[in-house]
Amino acid sequence: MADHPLPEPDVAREWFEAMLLIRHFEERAGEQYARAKVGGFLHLAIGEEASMVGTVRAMRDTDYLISTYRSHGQTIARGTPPGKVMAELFGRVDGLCHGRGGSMHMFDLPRRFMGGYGIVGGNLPIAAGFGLAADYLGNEDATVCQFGDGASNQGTFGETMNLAALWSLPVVFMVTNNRFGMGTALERHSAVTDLQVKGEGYGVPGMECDGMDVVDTFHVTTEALRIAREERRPVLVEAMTYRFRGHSMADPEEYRTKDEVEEWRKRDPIITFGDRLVAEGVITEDERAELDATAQQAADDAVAFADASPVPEPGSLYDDVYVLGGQVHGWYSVDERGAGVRRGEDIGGEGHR
Ligand SMILES: Cc1ncc(C[n+]2csc(CCOP(=O)(O)OP(=O)(O)O)c2C)c(N)n1
Repeated sequence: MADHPLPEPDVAREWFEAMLLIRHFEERAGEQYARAKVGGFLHLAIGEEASMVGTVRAMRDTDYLISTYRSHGQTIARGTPPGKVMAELFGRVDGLCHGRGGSMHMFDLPRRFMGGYGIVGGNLPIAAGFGLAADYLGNEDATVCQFGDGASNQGTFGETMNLAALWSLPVVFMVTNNRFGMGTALERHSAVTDLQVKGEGYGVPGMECDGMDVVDTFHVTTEALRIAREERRPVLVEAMTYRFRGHSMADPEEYRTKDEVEEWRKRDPIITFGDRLVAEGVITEDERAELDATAQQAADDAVAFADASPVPEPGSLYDDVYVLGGQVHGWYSVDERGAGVRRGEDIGGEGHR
């Protein structure tokens, strides 16, 4: 991996601020989960901040990003106010999705952040769809699709690589190799552990970046996006990283040793980047401490914002439900008779069976 120079000082500083904000946000989110403020699951990405910020900063505002259930960091990096992300975790009305999605389902259309996706590997075909749309419309929008090493074993991976290559779609697939799929180590879940080559048999060339280094991630993703946008073909980037915390908050972490985690923590992307900024005179040690305190305050403010936001009114349960009456063939339905849920009843209407 190349030794890239730092970007302009104000840019380098902004990347550092973004990484600090994500780290403190995640730590606060974990604390709030322990206090039962967060419903459902909570997957933290502590340790993966450089792979998120480096990638998002290589993107244009008009590019699409789609990720997984571990995506608070991408949401914040893309520009969503942290308070709205925290309020979403809390299930409050001021949450990014009005409290209806929770941790796994962040979605910010104006910022072209297309989620947050709970189904492992399910975001890959959707990303191909964004690529196909850009191709169809003949515009320059590229798509970045981030997913985990475990997801690279899903059937959707091969199916999507094939069509993306066949149809020359402008998509950068980024496999965030944090070395585990839940409690299963890479060597135990994938026959091919050099993940960047996994797309080659389908016609998708691979690249690798140091996901612990925001500068390297930025440069590799920039080149991958150039290829996608200008040469109109997909690329698979493998970002080498590590998650410092458990898979979710309910993970006893019996599948790895504390020594291994400590070894990776020596490469903490925030510490190493901060050290570099100080060593190269971009910030002083005092400024580093100030930036850290500012980010911590922003995470605290996010919690206060979420706390102050009301829970949704029960009567709003059916707001934003788009399937009505006779369109429904399924088990659940909501129809013109009112807000009551009809379970498997005959609701009438054209085409109902
Ligand atoms: C289709 C599907 N199968 C299984 C699960 C349960 N599950 C949730 S996360 C996960 C591990 C995925 O690991 P990886 O893709 O490496 O992502 P990471 O959690 O490391 O970010 C699994 C199996 C799921 N959500 N969806």
